[in-house]
Amino acid sequence: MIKLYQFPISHYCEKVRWALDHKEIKHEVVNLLPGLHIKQTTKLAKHSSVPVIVDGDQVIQNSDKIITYLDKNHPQNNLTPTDGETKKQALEWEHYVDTQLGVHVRCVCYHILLDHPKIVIPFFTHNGSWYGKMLLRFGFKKLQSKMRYFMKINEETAQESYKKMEQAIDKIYQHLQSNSYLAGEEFSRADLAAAALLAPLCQPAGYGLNWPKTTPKRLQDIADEFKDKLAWVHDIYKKHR
Ligand SMILES: N[C@@H](CCC(=O)N[C@@H](CS)C(=O)NCC(=O)O)C(=O)O
Repeated sequence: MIKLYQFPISHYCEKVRWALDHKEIKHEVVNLLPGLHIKQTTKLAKHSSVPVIVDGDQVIQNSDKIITYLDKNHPQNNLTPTDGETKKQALEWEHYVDTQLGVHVRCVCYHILLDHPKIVIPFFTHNGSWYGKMLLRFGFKKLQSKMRYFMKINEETAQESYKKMEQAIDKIYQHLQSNSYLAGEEFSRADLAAAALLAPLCQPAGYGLNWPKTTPKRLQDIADEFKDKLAWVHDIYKKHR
């Protein structure tokens, strides 16, 4: 059975969770604790990041490569369009949101959430190891400063990321004014990627986390600001997740 190594909070991991569910592929999820994950992921693959899947003797890292692998080897409910031009558009959109949106949503959200351990610790430890909560109760400050340092999360980068995130949200919104989907006439990996990477801002049902009852005001204000332009994320989640 396929094993998915992941963080429950990670929106890149959500891409893969969604792809596996959409394709109705039985799989086992292994939730890793940020920080400690490196030992396990670098043993499996080239880089430290999640998601990583293991399918027999195949190990695949990076959400886009994983979706390509799944479509090739488990072809039911394909997410990659078969028509050449539509496929090209889907892959271009996915690459665009992976590189120009996901990283910025993450920076904006973490910059705010890392100052709210009561919210973020349950995200990090959701369905994880028994010792995760205990470790983070005492080691959260250390993890927080490591994440800020290694992922370059600070006020300046968050403001820069906010602008880039806004550009990407606008670009997608403009496209969806005259199209139902990002590539062609059907749901594809492009829509899945864009919606999953925006999910932390929209908190749709189906993501697999218990979203907090109250969101920090600064993050809630950002979510409210983009609410209308992101209504499509909820629609896509309702229809396809
Ligand atoms: N391009 C990668 C991005 C994955 C990524 O950034 N993963 C983050 C979690 S959201 C991560 O694992 N960070 C910790 C690390 O790189 O060690 C993908 O699509 O899978």
